[in-house]
Amino acid sequence: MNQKLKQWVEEVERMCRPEAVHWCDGTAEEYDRLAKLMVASDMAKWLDERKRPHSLYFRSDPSDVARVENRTFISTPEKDDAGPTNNWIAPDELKRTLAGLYEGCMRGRTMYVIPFSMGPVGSPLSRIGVEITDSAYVVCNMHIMTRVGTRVLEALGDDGEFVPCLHSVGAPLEQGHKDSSWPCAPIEKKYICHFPAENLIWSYGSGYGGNALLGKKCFALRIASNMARREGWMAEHMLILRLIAPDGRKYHAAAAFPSACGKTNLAMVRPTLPGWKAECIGDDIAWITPGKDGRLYAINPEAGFFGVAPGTSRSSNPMAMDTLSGNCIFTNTVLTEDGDIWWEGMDVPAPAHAMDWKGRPWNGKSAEKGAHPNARFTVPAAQCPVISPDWEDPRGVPIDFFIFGGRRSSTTPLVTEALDWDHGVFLGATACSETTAANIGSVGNLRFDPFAMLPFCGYHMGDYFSHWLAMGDKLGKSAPRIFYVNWFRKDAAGRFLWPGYGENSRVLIWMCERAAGKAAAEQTPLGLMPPAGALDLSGLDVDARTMEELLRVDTAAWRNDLPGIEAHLARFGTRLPERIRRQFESLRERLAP
Ligand code: O2Y
Ligand code: MN
Repeated sequence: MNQKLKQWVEEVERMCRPEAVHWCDGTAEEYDRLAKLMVASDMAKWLDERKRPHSLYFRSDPSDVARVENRTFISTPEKDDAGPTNNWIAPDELKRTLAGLYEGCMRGRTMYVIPFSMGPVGSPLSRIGVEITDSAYVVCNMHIMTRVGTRVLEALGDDGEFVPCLHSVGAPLEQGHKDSSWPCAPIEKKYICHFPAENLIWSYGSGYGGNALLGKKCFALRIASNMARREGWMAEHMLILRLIAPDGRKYHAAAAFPSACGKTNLAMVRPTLPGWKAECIGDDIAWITPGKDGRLYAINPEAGFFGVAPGTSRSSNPMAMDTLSGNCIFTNTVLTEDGDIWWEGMDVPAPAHAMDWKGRPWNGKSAEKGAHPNARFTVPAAQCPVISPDWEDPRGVPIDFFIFGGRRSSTTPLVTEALDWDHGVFLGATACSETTAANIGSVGNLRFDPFAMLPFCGYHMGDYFSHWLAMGDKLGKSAPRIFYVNWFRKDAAGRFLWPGYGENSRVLIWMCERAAGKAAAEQTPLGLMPPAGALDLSGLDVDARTMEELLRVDTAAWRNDLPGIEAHLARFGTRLPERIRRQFESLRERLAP
């Protein structure tokens, strides 16, 4: 037994005072036993075995439906080190507040100890965490999203390092009281806390998603971004995709998009050009390390997908729909009368008899949506029909190019290639997206989301830009190319110009051919772009004028954007790297009339 782990578990037990302690072994029997317990206590339902075998359905409390960015804290000793994009409370003060809340918070509940590995167990690129939680829902989700159990304890050994992740739903269960179907604490008592100096996570009050499955955003991004900076690697909010050319050559891309840009769809893209294939390696997070050959290698630290259900359909993402055939957990979707699930944008008629995500009778005719916009599926990645045979390769896959992107109805062209690494870092640093109904802010506002890491970078974002620049210096000529895409440009009538979905592969293929030194590009004020004819449009009903508009550099609109970009960069104060400021000045010069 790892002494540090034993000591920590005993300390937490003394503080939280659970009724029982259970060490998770990660077995299928454990999952099924907990599932049965939750079904028996009315927290969960089994879906119809013939329609969706071995799948569970949950409804959360209406106050606990998403990550809570305003209750998420990066608690560095110095406030400045958390930077302007994170909430900060001093570690001593935050720990005092949380210790008060944790005191006796697991009364009447079982405390589960979940040893988990982010990344294939034993890979040199993987890291171990241990989550302590009083939620059986969290245990079952962690079984799917990470590698859990005894084999992880074995890999940890007597003196291995682990990230302690403490979680409580914050709802002690008094004797004789019936448990709520989704215990949690009110919003002002929810705290999602990160202590990067100690690699420590404390989460209290929420049972949902990224607030509670602590391997995901808390560990694999916020804490791991700190570890990566210290140790010389990168923890990124990126999908990982393999493209295979007709001649068998493999290319690997890592891509970062803010929410509502179709990230999971792209991770499972079906190329439409004959002979090309794609395989999914990950849909959300990439851990990327320089290899001995000087190239970057990426692993997906997760073992499952925790995807947004609404909008997922046979037309938007057939591979995800096939992945969801069984062994899933659905949270906050519609529950149909015949024991299956449904959501808006599923592209099948709404059920005539169902219950909505709040448990009310629902028939598809009411004004209110049946599924919550952030309703989720949790499913093993291995079930994806296009998962790569190498998705668990402990060495990772070599990255040929990075892609950044955002949703913009105007201004940003379909694709641009960075002029060099520094310019690519500038593209990542100034990535922005229009907000949609499904994400925060009012609809259509432009939100800067550097590297899609705004809510996930666990330290000062200016220092994070510096880390990217330093990585480029280290990689030199082996540095991947960097591209920026916008699938969402619209015409004057508000119609999308680009068909998107599988057709996005045509743009990815141009990137592969750029990486292979085979495709042409022309210089523009924004960077390198495909000249007319460079994108393979065979069999696609997009005319030359539409393509011209998709690739048009609207210098006037860009000049208009410059003050916003400048103000965004100014937020990082003296920690904005001089090289990024120079990139901004160069852009301004290239756009000058
Ligand atoms: O709302 C939540 O708790 C989940 S957020 C999430 C889940 C899976 C993948 N990405 C995200 C995200 O917010 O980027
Ligand atoms: Mn994400």
